[in-house]
Amino acid sequence: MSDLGARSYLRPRPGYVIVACAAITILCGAIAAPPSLILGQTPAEFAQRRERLRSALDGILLVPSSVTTTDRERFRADNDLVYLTGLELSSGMLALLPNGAEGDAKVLLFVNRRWGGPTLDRVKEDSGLSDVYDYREAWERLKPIIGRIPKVYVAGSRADRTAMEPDGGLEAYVRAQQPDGRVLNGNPLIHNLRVVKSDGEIANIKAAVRATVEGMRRGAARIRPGTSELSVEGAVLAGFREGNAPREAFPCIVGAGPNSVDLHHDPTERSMRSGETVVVDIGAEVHYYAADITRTFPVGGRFSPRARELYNAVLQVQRDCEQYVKPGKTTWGELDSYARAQLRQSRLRGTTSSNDLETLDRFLTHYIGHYIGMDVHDVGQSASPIPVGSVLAIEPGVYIPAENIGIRIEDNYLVTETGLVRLSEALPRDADDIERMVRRR
Ligand SMILES: [Mn+2]
Repeated sequence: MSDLGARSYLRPRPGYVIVACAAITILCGAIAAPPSLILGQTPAEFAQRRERLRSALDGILLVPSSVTTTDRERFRADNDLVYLTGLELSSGMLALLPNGAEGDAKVLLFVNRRWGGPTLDRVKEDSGLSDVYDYREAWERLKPIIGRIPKVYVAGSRADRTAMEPDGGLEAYVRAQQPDGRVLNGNPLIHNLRVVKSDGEIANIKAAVRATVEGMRRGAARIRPGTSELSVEGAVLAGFREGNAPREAFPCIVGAGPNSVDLHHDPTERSMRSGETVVVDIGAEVHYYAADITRTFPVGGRFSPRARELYNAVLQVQRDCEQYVKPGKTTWGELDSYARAQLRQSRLRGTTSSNDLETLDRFLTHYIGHYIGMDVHDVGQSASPIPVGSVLAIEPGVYIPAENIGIRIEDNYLVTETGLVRLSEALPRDADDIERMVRRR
């Protein structure tokens, strides 16, 4: 493999989907062509995000990004910069200026062209932004602006900031323009916005869910005594690619028998045995958006009576959680406590390592769920109520090492005014249907 200088380059219009509407236009004559989509979203969605951020700003917001990858990884641009521009820029910086700064451009994009890539004109055309400059001009161009607006929010990871700072550091640079200038953390400004998804983002998550469902079906059909966890993962990944997912949102988890209690189990060559449960927790990524779905299957096609009673208890908790969430009111902490209370009420017991019997809540060893979006464990405050327009994963489970049995069921939901909509509804979850998925060849 050739070394592309840490693969830092602006990729030429990678995720652009031109909506095929020529036939409709010919038939209907007057209907205008819909806009080209950028990573599954309209250009207006990106512009709206920038405007919503800007309208609430009381300072300058800088979003620097410098993504480096190893030979082992496929290139992936920075979430926040993709979120605000639609560009898969490996190195650059967006500057958003507050209202009231007369005479200034309000949105400036600086592109690091050290490794080549498309021209600035091409970037302008692709992004719809008019003020696009070479990154080498960034700090010179920002100097008079920071002189007038000395409050500077900076987003991104510490590594991004450090890589993109002017000589001597950002704090010193800001104070050189204004003695009482301040540098503040800009991440919460963007991340609070990212919790509620736009139509295009929801379409992307739905596409990721479809690819994940296809992966799950193929993975399930591969499960039988003697098959390895790696073989099941291979079938899953083929389904992802079939669904146009270029990568996984997180490494596939496939764990059978004793490995089913290992929450983030990396697939191995171990052969599955009849009667074991196998936890398959997978998520495809499409247009930078994740899905995150788990099913637990019986090796051999029939749950043991013990596995089935535990499976049904976990499934009931998931169903209860779906009803419990009141959009705009319930917090994650409340949902987690509720799920544990439901497990505690079950008449079933699990065996501890010291051979005691305990209620099932004792065996749910992780949190009940999380937001999903550009990250599989997406941004958002767990203390705030779950808002309408957010997307969730709810994933109850029980893991009982003394019995070599782990069960997890995870689905993805869009939060609407009237309650949760299960986006992964196409994938069966009743025990009988799950058995049928394994027996299907
Ligand atoms: Mn999850």
